[in-house]
Amino acid sequence: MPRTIIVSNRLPIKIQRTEDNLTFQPSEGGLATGLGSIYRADGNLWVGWPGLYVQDESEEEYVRQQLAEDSMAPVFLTEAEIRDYYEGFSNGTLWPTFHYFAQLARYDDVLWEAYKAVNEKFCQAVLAQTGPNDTIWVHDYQLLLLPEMLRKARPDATIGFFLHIPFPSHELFRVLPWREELLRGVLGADLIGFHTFGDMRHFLNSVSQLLGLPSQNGQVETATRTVLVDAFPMGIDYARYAEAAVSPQAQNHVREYREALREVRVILSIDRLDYTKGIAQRLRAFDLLLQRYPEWRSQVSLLMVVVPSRDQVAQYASLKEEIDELVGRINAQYRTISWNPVHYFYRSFPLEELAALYKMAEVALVTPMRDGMNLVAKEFVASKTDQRGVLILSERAGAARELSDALIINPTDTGKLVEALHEALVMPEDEQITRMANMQALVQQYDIFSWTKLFMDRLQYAKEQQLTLATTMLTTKVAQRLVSEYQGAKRRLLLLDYDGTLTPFHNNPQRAQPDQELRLLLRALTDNPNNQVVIISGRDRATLESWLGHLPLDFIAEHGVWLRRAGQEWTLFQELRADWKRDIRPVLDLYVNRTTGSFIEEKDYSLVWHFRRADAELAAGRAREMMSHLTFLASNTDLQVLEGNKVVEIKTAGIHKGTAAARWVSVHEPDFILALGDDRTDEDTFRALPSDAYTVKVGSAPRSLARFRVASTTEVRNLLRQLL
Ligand code: GDG
Repeated sequence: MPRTIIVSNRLPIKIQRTEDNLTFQPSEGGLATGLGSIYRADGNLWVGWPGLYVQDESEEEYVRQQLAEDSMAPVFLTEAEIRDYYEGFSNGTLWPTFHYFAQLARYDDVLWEAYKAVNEKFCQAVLAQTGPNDTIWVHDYQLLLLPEMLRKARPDATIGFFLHIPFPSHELFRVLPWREELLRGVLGADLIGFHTFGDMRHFLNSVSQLLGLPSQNGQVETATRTVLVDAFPMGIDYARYAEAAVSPQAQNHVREYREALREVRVILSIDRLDYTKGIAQRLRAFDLLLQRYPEWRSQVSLLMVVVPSRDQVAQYASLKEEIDELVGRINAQYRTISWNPVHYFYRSFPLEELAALYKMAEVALVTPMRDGMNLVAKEFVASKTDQRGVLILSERAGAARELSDALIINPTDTGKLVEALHEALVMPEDEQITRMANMQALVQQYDIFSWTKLFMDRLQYAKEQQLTLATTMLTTKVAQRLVSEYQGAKRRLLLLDYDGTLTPFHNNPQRAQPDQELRLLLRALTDNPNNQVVIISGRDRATLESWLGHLPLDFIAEHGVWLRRAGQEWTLFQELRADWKRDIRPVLDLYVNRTTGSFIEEKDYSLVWHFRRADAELAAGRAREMMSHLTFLASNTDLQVLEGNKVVEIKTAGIHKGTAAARWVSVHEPDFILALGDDRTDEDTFRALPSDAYTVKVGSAPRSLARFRVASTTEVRNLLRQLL
């Protein structure tokens, strides 16, 4: 039975070494809860680092056995690996870059090598546990290369990937020296999830700009598969927080804290120590609140929990110093005998104490500089069972996309932040309740369980889509069958598209002349009297004739408008008009003026706007605009607008490569047909041919009417060579 394997850097377990033993304690993170139902189910597994350096093989074996009982499989890492792969590349290079702190990022090949090696180690560990048809869900930035590594070993596996941190804008991402490898690594998955639409858009943009892979509706066409990219805002275990807030333990803590704080109102701040969380800026804002609104002195305290994290890293140590200093200064300046402005805790709390803090606080101040989602904001909302309380939330946390009833602020705008704090403290109760109720409904509905289910369902869907729509690769076996049928046939028809099929694309279409190898190949094919070789192209007849007219080839030019049999004159498929060009040409000229690098190709009966040389993103937008513009102009005429590979073409409707190809088939009655083509106009050819024809799609988009697919022009030439 296929199994599901979860993979993340860290296993959801805390192992502690006591004097003579190891203790195992499950960790309570949201992810562990959400995925619990999956990895604990029959035969499923969670693979990751157990957070412990083992001393010898027998200890390793012991840990392995203990974890196996709780459906976990450890990947043991050495101290050097943790230093270079985890603290080095993951937290020293990727974390700052992905959070827009590129100035803090290190670019070091040694760390990159360690990152690759540890991803490979994870890969081996997963492979040891999985079969070819298992579902694997990889988590987060420490394992960006893993999906592709797994894909190579398990081409048919169902692989999902989720990024818990933001994906930066292309301008930032491209700074990384290993950017292409990282993107390709992630694209090994079938489904790639982000917290927000913005992250998803940034990723797709990088994929298009750096790898040249376009996408439509979040679907990226790679050479071998369609990869689905989507936003899945992560939720929390709502019920758990709502229940914890009213639990007797939490109530006791609230009473205890209240006694100590008396009437003082509480603003709560909870984070891991991290420069992305905006902790120092938050302290400065609180300082300014006390300056600007002295009436809050003695009335309000900031209760700040900072959970120790990564404090071996220099940047974190200096952030800690900065926070210590700011807290010291604010407290020294404003404290009274009976009032402490900032209650600062540099440690973590058990869940029931945390619940008490959420319950007691009137305001939660969640102001990261950049945050993938931020679960603290959602936990605060879930804990407010009486619906009183105000959330102040940074617009740069993923959670802000959903929690629009919070007071949304720009965390660098200290002035506005102070005003938001003041507003929160004076907000009428009925407004608090309305806002909180809205947020609760949302956080409750999209909780961690629905998140998990949504992702897993979508992953299955992505895989099914791939299987139903994918054209199978032209394997060696199919190629052998093709060659043998070809050899047994007497009247063979070969329909060969030119650009992107026989020869690669060139920025300047006039420079894509046939090279020596291609000319010899076509010559050899035409030398065989059983072969009818047809070049079926969208190009104008003059170009085709000047490049290949010396060979005994047939030609179908301008997508079926002009036809020429070897050695004869050009004829029109049927009588056509071209006077429409007079009206349409100025429209295309307008787009050329607005889109640097694009140009118009004028053929006898069609006009083509080429944008291969223009800025990809800009031109893609212009192309969409032009498509709808021209489609509007062409309505109620017999014109047709087509989008091809980096071109938009307008021409007479009803004539296309398919109509021309069908004419060749009916005239010659071939007993073997091979048709090769790479773009949408070739789909017309594939559609027009009998079902036993060998139709072969060239290039990345796996969706096609063709029966088979090859990756590039190189494979096309290899295939044709096998026919000689
Ligand atoms: C990454 C992304 C994304 C905090 N203090 C204590 C404690 N916590 C718990 C909170 C919350 C979790 O830690 C922190 O989660 P965040 O989402 O706020 O932040 P990151 O750790 O940076 O997580 C983030 C997340 O992944 C999920 O995708 O939202 O953007 O950076 O659950 O409650 N828990 C306990 N005691 C504490 O003192 N028990």
